[in-house]
Amino acid sequence: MADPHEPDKDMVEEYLAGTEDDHFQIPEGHRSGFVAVIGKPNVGKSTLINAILGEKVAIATPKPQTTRIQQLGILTRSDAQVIFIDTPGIHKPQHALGKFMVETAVRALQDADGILFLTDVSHDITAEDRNVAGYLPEIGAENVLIRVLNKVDLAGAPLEYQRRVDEHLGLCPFTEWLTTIASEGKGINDLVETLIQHLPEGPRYYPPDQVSDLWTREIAAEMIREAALLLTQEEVPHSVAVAVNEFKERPNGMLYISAELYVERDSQKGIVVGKGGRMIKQISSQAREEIEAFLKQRVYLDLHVKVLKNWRRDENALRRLGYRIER
Ligand SMILES: Nc1nc2c(ncn2[C@@H]2O[C@H](COP(=O)(O)OP(=O)(O)OP(=O)(O)O)[C@@H](O)[C@H]2O)c(=O)[nH]1
Ligand SMILES: [Mg+2]
Repeated sequence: MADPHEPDKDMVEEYLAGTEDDHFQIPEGHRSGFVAVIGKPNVGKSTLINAILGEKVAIATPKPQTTRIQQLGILTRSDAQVIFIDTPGIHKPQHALGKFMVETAVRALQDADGILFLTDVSHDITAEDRNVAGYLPEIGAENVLIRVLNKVDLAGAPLEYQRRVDEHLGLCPFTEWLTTIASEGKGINDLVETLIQHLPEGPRYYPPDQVSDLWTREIAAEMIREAALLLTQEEVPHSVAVAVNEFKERPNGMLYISAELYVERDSQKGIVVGKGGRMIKQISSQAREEIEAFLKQRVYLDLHVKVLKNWRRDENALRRLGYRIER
């Protein structure tokens, strides 16, 4: 009788034959690397990553401090794989969540082969930009730091623009600099080509069809949070956290998602639910459209609003909500 622990020879051969074209094989001269995308809040980091991938994997809104966790955006080409690390905007934290966000961004810098440091060239540099520059490691010959001056579409008159470019480039030493309009996908090809030229030869770290390291249910949670960020005002959007409880395909092919929106106070709950439940319905329908477009599947979204008092200041609550805070 065949030993059940002995590998089946045919299966092993089939497997090895099957790996010829897959991500374990490194084409000659293939380049790769992890590239941290950093900058103060709202400069367009997540928008830039979505533009590079040609697909929306990271949420982006006009409100600062949209991104809270590290998220990979993986670009695979025949000659290169670039793993972009989207990071929360580096700012002066006001609570435990903010501290976690800044630590997350700074940690990404330490693990990266390259850095894209974004600033918003439609404004003069600020103390926040200088604060970000203060976290940058010394760049050696083996590291690449590309200064990306984003939002050129809003940059203003030529003289003013030139003065600003000089001011922005004075922030720190860099390998290369470029301008982009991330929201319109402009400057993206040049940026990617320039970046890849500076990356070392290396393997494919991820399968070619993988664009993010988040599970689809985590991306769905982010899209719900994005809708809440877009539709509510002032402190409310920043007080929202989303936890997905159920994520199940029904026999009719419809994806059933049930999620909780946590807010910090009863008054915020009132706002997020809205008169006659109007606001939560709006959040739900906007989020559902985004999730359906991303998953290319029909979705039933069931949202509930709960209060978790001052969760942004409470490390245990943050952990319960899925933020991986070290003890
Ligand atoms: N006009 C213009 N708007 C842009 C450009 N790039 C991004 N934006 C807008 O800027 C806002 C912020 O973009 P995000 O991608 O969320 O910025 P972020 O740096 O990821 O922000 P945080 O996650 O909060 O740190 C969004 O409304 C974008 O649409 C650009 O080149 N031009
Ligand atoms: Mg972001």
